[in-house]
Amino acid sequence: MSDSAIHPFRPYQRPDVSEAELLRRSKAYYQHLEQRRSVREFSDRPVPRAVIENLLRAAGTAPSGAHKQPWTFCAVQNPTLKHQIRLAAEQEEAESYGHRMPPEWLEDLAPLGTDWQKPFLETAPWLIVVFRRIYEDRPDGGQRNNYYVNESVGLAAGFLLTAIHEAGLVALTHTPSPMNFLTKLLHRPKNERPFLLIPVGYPAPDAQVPDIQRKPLEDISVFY
Ligand code: IYR
Repeated sequence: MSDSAIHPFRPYQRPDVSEAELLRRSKAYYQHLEQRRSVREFSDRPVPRAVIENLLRAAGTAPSGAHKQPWTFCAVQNPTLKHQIRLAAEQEEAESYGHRMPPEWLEDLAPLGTDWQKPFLETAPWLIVVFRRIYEDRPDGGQRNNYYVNESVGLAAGFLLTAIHEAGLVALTHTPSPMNFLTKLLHRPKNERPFLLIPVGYPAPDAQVPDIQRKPLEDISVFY
């Protein structure tokens, strides 16, 4: 049986858009995304679960290899669990900043002002832990690998970050290393690997971000 018998095709159209409107919309969306910043200082103001659910639905619209959707989003609100995650992350980060990261890496991070302390892991009302699913269990007891898992989950994380920004909240793309403590603390199955830890919430009233610039178009693109 061919795949098209399992998933019949259907027509798909977008409403027609003039060139002027394309220009207007593409510029407006760029200017909107240009406002997004990674934030490390969060308010403890609560964010309703229904908001997080919509953000995760948005993330789940990302394209994926063979439409396998190889991601699991764990949304953590429980203060005890957030505390455990903070302690475990800080333990790893202290090792990393203390001796695992080479001097060049520490030099590159200096302008960002980061260190091993991660209070935002408790302050932010939600932690979204993104897991990549490297294979799926089959009903016959076997396993089947997913495809382009890093690319797919990276795209879903990107969709998530833009959805968070669009909603009016802020996030940090956090990568404590190594991250296997998240597998243990969240009791994830053995086909899942932690990918990113994303605190989400309102920014602290006095939040600051590094005054850094993005590369201009000329430096990130080549037209042929
Ligand atoms: N994971 C560490 C270090 C770190 C690494 C990079 I690359 C950053 O852009 C920021 C931090 C930490 O979270 O502090």
